[in-house]
Amino acid sequence: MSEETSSQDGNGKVSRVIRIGTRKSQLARIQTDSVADKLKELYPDFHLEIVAMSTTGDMILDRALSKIGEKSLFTKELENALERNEVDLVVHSLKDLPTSLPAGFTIGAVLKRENPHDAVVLHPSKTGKTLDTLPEKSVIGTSSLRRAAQLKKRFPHLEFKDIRGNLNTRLKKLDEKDDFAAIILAAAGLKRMGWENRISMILEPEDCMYAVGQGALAVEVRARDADILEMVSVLHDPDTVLRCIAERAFLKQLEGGCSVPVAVHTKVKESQLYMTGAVYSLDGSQSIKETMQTSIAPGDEVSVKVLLFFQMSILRFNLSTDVHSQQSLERVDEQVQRVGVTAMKVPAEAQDAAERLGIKLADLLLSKGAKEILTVARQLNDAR
Ligand code: DPM
Repeated sequence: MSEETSSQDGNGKVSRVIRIGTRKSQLARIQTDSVADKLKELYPDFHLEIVAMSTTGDMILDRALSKIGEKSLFTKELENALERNEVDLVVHSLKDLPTSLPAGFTIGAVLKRENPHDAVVLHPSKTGKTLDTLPEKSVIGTSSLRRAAQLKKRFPHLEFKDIRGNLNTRLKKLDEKDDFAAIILAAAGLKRMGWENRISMILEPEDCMYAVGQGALAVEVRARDADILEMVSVLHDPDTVLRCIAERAFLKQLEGGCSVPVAVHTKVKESQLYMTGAVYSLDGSQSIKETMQTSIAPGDEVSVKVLLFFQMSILRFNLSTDVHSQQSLERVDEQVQRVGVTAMKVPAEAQDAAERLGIKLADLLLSKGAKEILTVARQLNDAR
């Protein structure tokens, strides 16, 4: 809870103050406002305050993300504010959150995923073209190794160059200069900014699979703040959580971060979770791609349930013996987190199945040489 936890309105009515941290970019503000609106609807008695701050990632605009090297580029300052109780929750794009969060933090909600695919935005002079019909050596702007690797392979007549900055800056760089024939951006970000009309095509999985967590918003909180965790947990979208747990487990098992060409595609249909995952060399000439599925139907995994019941019993026992309660609570935080996500209201066995799917798929890719491809990609990227 924030230090100052209540305020009085004009009628002397006391209401709880919840502070929400956000980056200052327009996209971050829009994303934060959308979560704040949902919370306002669910908890009309709470007084929500939005606290905007700059992060390292916002300040370094001249280098590609994959070259800056520091993890949690966009999240560190916000986590510091959470830790100091200056804010109670922080809204992020899930794909910008590392698969292991620093101790003491957790993702308390993953909201319903927006379109996770990438989109092509054309220079105004190229209206009517597609990636296929753009002239030889046309320059496409993206600093995503994942996008460049996949598209280089599929559209060998095109060239790819880094472009940095927030969405506003990128669109400006595209429109006001002649450096780029087109840029590639996440459809979700464009949609949230109200720029859907700039999308000339959505990239299908055959052309370009998306990044882990792309299109989903995440709410990060203090792992031990039970009240806030409970409060935000109603924002979880179960299908999105399960897909994103599988995707994050996949990335974690591959030891990948935002600086490796790793892509995924997931789907939930009739209690089955389907997942395709791939790794690429930087030029896309080498790739390994596989698909697996698992059941996420409730009640499939009896053994897991029994184990959980056992853990819960221990928990109750520990809670009733005051001395160790703090310690046991910490352990509980770790037990219920999967790849940084706490989703109390989503069946534990489904979450476990999703996590196992991601790990198994990564192991399959690793057995086929994914490690070598990623190691070389990392070395080449560092040497660029
Ligand atoms: C990460 C990547 C990019 C962002 C790498 C990737 C794109 C970088 C670039 C991890 N974070 O996707 O392979 O294009 O140079 C980012 C965007 C969003 C969240 C913008 C975008 C909005 C979409 C969302 C930057 N982070 O990808 O066009 O909420 O998922």
